[in-house]
Amino acid sequence: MLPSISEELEKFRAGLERRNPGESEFHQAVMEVAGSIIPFIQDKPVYTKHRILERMTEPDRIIIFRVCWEDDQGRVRVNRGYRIQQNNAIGPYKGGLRFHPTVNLSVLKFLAFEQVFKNSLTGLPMGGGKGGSDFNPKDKSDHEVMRFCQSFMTELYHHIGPDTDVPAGDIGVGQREIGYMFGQHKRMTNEFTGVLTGKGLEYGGSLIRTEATGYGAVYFIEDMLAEQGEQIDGRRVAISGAGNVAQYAAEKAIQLGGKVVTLSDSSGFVYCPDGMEQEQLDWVVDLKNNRRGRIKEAADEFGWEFHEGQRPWSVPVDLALPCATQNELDAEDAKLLVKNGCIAVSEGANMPTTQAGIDYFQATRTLYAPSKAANAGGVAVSGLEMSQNIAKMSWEEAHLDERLRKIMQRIHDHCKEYGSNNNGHIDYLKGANIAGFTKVANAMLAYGVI
Ligand code: NDP
Ligand code: 2IT
Repeated sequence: MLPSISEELEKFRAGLERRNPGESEFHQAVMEVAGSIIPFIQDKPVYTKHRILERMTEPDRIIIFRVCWEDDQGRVRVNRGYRIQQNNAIGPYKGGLRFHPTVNLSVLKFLAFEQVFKNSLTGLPMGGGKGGSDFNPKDKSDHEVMRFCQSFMTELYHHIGPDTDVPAGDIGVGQREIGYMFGQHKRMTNEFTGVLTGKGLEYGGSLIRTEATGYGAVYFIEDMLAEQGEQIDGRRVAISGAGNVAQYAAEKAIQLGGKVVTLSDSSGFVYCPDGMEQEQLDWVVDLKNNRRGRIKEAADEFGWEFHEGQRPWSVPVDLALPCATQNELDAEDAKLLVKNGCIAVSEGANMPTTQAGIDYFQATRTLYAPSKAANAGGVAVSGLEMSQNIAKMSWEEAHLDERLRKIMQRIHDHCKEYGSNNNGHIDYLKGANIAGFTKVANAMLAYGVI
C-alpha cells in the first residue's frame, strides 16, 4: 500500500530537519512548498524516482566568507558574508543581498529556496540564489558602508558574473550599497557588465526596477480582486514596512484609489485613518531614503497616531500588504484582520505570514497571494535589467511598466490554473508552488543525475 500524504510529509520533514538542524526558517519555507508538491507528484513517479524535490532543497553550493573593514574610529570590524547558489537549472543564479543583523544561514537558505520558485514563475530564464551579511548599515556612516561594501565585493567577485550569478538588493541593500559594490566589481575586473541589478540609471540600471516589487504586489491584489468582480478603489489598505517595497506598494495603492492607512518600521506603526496623501508619502520616502529617520517622525509631522512596538494588523482594513520581513503576521494577526473585514492579502515581503497565519487565511477563504508570486515583480524587472545590459540598451518607462503588468497578470493566471479547487476557491499558494516547481523540475530531469 502507498504511504499516505501525511506520512510522506512527515518522512520528508524528518529528513530535512536531520540534514539542516536548527534552521527553522528554512524548514518553514521548504515544508510550505512540500505541502503542495508532495500531493502533486504522488501520481508522477518520474519526479519521485529522480528525487527532484529533495535535490531542490540542497543548494548547489554555499559560499561563506569573512568581511573585514575599518570603522570611522579606525577599529577593525569583522562580519560574515554569504552567497547561497541554490539552483541554476533554468538560468544564472539570481536573487538579492540582505544586510541585517538577523542574517544567518537559515534565513538566507529560506530566501534562496523561495527565490528558485519565484524566478521560475516570472517566466524569465533565472535560477535562484540569495546572499548577504550580518552587517547593519543602519547605524553606520556612508564611508563605513562604502568600506564594508568594497570589502564584501572583494571576496564575492570570485563567485559571481553576468552569466553565473547576478545579485541585487534586499533589506538593507538599496541603490547606495549596489553603487559601492558595482563600483568595486568594475574596478577589480576592469569590466562594465550587468553583474548586479538595481543599479542607478546612470550606470546600467533599469527604469521601474525601484518601483517594481511594490507595484507588482498591488497589481497582484488587483488581479485577485478582479477575479471576484472587486477593485481597489475606495478600499482601506494596511501596509507594513516603510522601505523600498512598502513605499511603492503604497504609491500604487494610492494611484488606484486605495486609502493607505498604515506604514511601519521596526519601532512601531503609524495610523492615518483617512488614508495618506501622495505628498505625505513622498515626505516619508525622503525621511527613510535620505534622512534615514524613524517612522514616528511622520506621525509627529502629520498628526497621525503612532503605536510603539506594534504591528499594523489590528486596524480595520479591506486589504493587507505585509512588506517588512519574515514572520511578521501570525495566526492572531490573521484572525484580527479577517474579523475586521480584510478580504485579501498580498505579500510584498518574503514569507511574512507564519504557517498558522496562512492556514487561517486558507480556512476562511481569504484571498491570499504568497510572496513567491506576489513580490515576483522586483526580480522580474531585474531580469529585464539584465536583458537591457546584454543588449546595451535602455527601454522606456511605459514599456517596462507594461511588461511588469503583463508578467504579474501571467503569474496570477498560472496560479489560478494550478490552484483552482472544485469548490471554486483559488488556492494561490498551491498554484504558485506547482507552477514554479514544474519548470525547474523538468529542466532538472533533462540534465540527468547532477
Ligand atoms: P528595506 O531595507 O528597504 O526596508 C525594510 C523595511 O522593513 C524597513 O521599514 C524596516 O524597518 C522593516 N524591517 C526590517 N526588518 C524588520 C524586523 N525584523 N522587524 C520589523 N520591521 C523590519 O527592504 P525592502 O523593502 O527591500 O524589503 C522588504 C521585504 O521585501 C523583505 O522581506 C525583502 O526580502 C522583500 N523583497 C524585496 C524586494 C526588493 O526588490 N527590494 C523584492 C522581493 C521581496 P527598520 O528600518 O526599522 O529596520
Ligand atoms: O526577494 C527578491 O526577490 C529580491 N530581493 C529581488 C531579487 C532580484 O534579483 O532582483
